[in-house]
Amino acid sequence: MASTTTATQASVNTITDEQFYKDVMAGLTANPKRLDSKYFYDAQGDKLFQELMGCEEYYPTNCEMEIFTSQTAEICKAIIADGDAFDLIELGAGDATKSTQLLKYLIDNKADFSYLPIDISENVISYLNITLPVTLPGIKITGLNGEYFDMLKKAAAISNKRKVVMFLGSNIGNMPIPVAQGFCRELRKNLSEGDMMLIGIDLKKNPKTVLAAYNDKGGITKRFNLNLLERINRELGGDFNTSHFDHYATYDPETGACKSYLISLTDQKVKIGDETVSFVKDEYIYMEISQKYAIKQINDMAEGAGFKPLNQFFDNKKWFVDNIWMA
Ligand code: AVJ
Repeated sequence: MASTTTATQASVNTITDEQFYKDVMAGLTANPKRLDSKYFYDAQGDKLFQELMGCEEYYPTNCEMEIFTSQTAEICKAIIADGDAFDLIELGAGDATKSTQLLKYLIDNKADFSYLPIDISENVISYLNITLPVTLPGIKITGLNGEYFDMLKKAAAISNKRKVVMFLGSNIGNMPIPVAQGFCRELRKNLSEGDMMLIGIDLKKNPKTVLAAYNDKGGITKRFNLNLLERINRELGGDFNTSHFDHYATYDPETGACKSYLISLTDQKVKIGDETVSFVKDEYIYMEISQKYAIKQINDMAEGAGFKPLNQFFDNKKWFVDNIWMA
């Protein structure tokens, strides 16, 4: 029998079109209108986000990549701790470029672990299940496609090993602060004493730097936002004309909230399946928040949720921080 790797794989899918439709209709019939940025990531959205990560202005990915490449051993040593077997769970794994730095070090150093990437994108999970065993021979991987906590519970049902949960790329920034605090408390409840979080968070910095990252000159962020309207067209029988919407990004240095909106350029009616949604000229759809934090806010959030902040790893410019919290 020819077998090139000893990898094991499996995947689970729990997101339905019905939920997407319900959330879209709830958001577009609300006042003010909103859409949930977690729906940005279909196959096309994944591609656009890849493009965005490669663009000049979008700094968070490069900063976190610098942290992971320049401090790999230090981060991995903190994760390995006493050397017992553990599950390395990643919330919102994406293409796992950053975590691959750590995975490679862990495998090379014979750490006893399984990798369980969780992602909202079905596309991402099937990609990881296929590619990681090739790039990282011997990796034990179980991809989980679905919502974070549903999949975290599934992960706990599969195994009772110590857990290290990675939440990178400032994905937590896509929640308003009180929601993020609640999310951390919920995470803590799903973990046991001795489990860990490795959480990447974007820091407050020059407001022009932040705004440029969410308002790139090449217009990738604009296309990234408009893609959600196109996804509604594709999957829910919508007839959005994306040229009738513009992208608008704001950053408030006081609160650290970076927000993006789509602005209706005319009075217009849009069909979604059998429903019709009306827009007046200049009406906005609130699309996304990318919250930026101060160090003290981060440590307070950890402690408020019942975690102990253990380590912080910074990039050279101190624009981004990866934190290790102990449950
Ligand atoms: C998915 C959280 C990493 O908010 O910075 C990038 C998504 N949105 N540009 C972020 C995003 C607009 C991104 N994260």
